[in-house]
Amino acid sequence: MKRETGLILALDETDAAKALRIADSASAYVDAIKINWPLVLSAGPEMITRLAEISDVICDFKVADIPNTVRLIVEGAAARGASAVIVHAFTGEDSLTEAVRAAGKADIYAVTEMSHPGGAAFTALHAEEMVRMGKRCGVSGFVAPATRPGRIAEIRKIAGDLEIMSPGVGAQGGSAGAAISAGADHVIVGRSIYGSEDPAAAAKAVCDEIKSLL
Ligand code: BMP
Repeated sequence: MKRETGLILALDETDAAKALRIADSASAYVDAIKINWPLVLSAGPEMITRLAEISDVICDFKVADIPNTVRLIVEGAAARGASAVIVHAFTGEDSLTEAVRAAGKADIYAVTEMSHPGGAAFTALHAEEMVRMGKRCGVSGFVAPATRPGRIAEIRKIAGDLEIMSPGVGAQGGSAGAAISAGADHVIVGRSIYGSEDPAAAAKAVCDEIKSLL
């Protein structure tokens, strides 16, 4: 994923017209737009293709399945214009390897430790192992929690020069500056941008915070 601003917009707005307006207005401040099930279910998968006209698109489908089903989902997302797909790593080496193969030129990012409190219960216990496995499988990078910057630092030690994108900034209590300082390449920000009165200004504020660290 290109790194110009360091910001990925999590566009979980379910009103399609509003989502497109927000994407347009914030596009100058984002390296990519992440689409997840809420917007796909309300607007249809065509939204992936429409957003891809505005920005690089990451399909955050958190794919967690057997290799054949992983292949079908990843191929479908890439065919609609996704530049990247997010998958779960806990499914194991065969599913992750198949995701990378099916993605072709698109990137695969693997979830390690999740950002919400429940993420500490199971995913955190295996995050390092999942990063080692993801490297073997050829993923482009990992998703790691901005809510626990110390964990980003631990994951960075193992990830080497692979990418790290971090959700949990703003609404979940994490800060962009802390995540980037701990070793994230990108922060993923949703509600505090798309739910703001002025999404472009909110996106710019995150970019300015990141820029001030460089
Ligand atoms: P918000 O900034 O509104 O909390 O949104 C965060 C986004 O990142 C959501 O789309 C969520 O599904 C996603 N995400 C997360 O919050 N934590 C994770 O560990 C992995 C995620 O993909």
